[in-house]
Amino acid sequence: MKVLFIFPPKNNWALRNIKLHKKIDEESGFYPPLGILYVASYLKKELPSCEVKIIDAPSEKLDYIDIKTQISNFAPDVVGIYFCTEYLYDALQTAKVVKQLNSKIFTVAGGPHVFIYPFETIKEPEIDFVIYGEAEIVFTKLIECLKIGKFPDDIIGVITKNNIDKDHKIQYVEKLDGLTFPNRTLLNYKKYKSFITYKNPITTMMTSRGCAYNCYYCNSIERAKKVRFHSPEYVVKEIESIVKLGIKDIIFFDENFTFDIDRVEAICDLLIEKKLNIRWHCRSRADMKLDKRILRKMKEAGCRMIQFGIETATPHLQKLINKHLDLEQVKKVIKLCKDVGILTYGNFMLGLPTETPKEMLNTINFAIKLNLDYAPFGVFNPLPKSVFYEKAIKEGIINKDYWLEYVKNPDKPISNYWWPLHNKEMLNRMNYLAFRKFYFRVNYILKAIFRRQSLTQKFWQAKSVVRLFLS
Ligand code: B12
Ligand code: SF4
Repeated sequence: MKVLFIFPPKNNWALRNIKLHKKIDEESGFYPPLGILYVASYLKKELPSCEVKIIDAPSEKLDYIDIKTQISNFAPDVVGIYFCTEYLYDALQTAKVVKQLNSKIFTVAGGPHVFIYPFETIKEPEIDFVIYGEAEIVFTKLIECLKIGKFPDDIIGVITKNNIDKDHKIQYVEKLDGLTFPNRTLLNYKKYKSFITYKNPITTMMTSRGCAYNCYYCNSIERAKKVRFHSPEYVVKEIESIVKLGIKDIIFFDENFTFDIDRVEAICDLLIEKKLNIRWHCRSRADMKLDKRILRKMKEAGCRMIQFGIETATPHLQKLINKHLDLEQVKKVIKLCKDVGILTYGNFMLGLPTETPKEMLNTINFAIKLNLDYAPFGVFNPLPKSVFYEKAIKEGIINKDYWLEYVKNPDKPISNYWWPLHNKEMLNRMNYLAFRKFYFRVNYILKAIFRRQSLTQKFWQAKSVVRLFLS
């Protein structure tokens, strides 16, 4: 059995006209398609006779003609496609290419989009099966079933055109250590890079899955409900396998790496003991138990940067988004990171519901005062199935379910993606102002010049910032 996985090109964004965001995405590097790697590696381990191949179109800069040629050459029996809502058009386009080449190839949809729109996805004519949830085990069962020529209507987690009316539930992997390490050699693994790390190549890891919070702007809530962890021993073994590939810079993409501080400490102890000499980045909430002692240990174990979702400097908006960060605590933790020599990165949103221009300026100034190393500002857009979006539809603030319309007809991009009570021009100006005020400061530029980072990275960053600014 030949199984091909495709991470589609990123050519047609649902919100096609926020140019700055697209540009940032393009300028900031390429990350391995980790979800696909997990599924492909587990399949290979459980069914070694399967021939497995992955096409990562964005990092290889492939268009549909290249993809078509590669599918023809490999001649797969099954093609698994990564579906992300904002690039739904490209995922469906990829499925169309497969079916045009050979309608007998089975197409399987997986990824974050099908967590929130599983039934809309299976209704697409070029999709045969949807894997509803985390796919390692379920996808492997599907392939076992297809291998013996059976139809998979009875596999829990597989939605087909025949079993659409059953009571389907999202599938989660309960014991993460039962999975296998993502086999990075299935990809051109030295190609992956990020412009915020010390050096390239980089790779990414998930040491836990899920999130215990419920921010009203987030649509990971369904997918993220259950928090599960890899053991420290598993994490460090995976890191050892990465080091063997010659990669020293790792980004942990866990929603909240520091959720369990004892586990973080155990991981750090092992990394220090084994002298792996890596540099890693992680994401954390600012109100975790991060004191000087643990931050020092994280630094000693190779932690180079922590990314915090701060979002807004307005206390009542912290409540409104259901994040409830204490801004004094934010200041304290950022200062502690600086004291021990860990770089800081803060995510911010502009244009939250009810937010005034004055409050937006206040957030921009707060980020500057925190003296963060990086501070991307995004214009808030109500994500499909997020609490804000659903509530706004119910209350008539958003007058039609434009995400659902888009999902049913992704040829037509979304135009009114910001909070409807705000003015688009004002939001764009604020976003531009935020970037200019934050990055074009003498202090910031000097700090960036003297930051410990390879020279190649520094040139790349400088070039990107100029290009972004000009665009
Ligand atoms: C890292 C990351 C990125 C990176 C790297 C993306 C990449 N190459 O994978 C960067 C920064 C480039 C990025 C960009 C974007 N991202 Co992003 N990203 C993430 C993040 C934080 C982690 C992804 C990850 O590796 N997860 C770990 C793996 C194990 O989980 P997974 O991918 O879901 O995979 C499991 C299942 O989904 C499934 N599966 C996945 N792929 C496939 C394929 C097949 C065939 C099958 C059967 C199953 C399957 O099985 C996997 C294992 O169980 C997630 C949040 C999250 N926690 O997942 C957001 C997330 C995926 N991103 C999101 C978004 C919106 C974007 C952008 C559109 C942002 C933007 N405005 O430009 C772009 C689009 C890029 C794209 N085409 O996907 C959304 C997707 C929402 C949605 N409903 O589609 C998420 C969920 C965050 C959120 N809630 O907003 N992202
Ligand atoms: S935004 Fe992050 S912390 Fe908040 S619910 Fe979503 S994943 Fe969790």
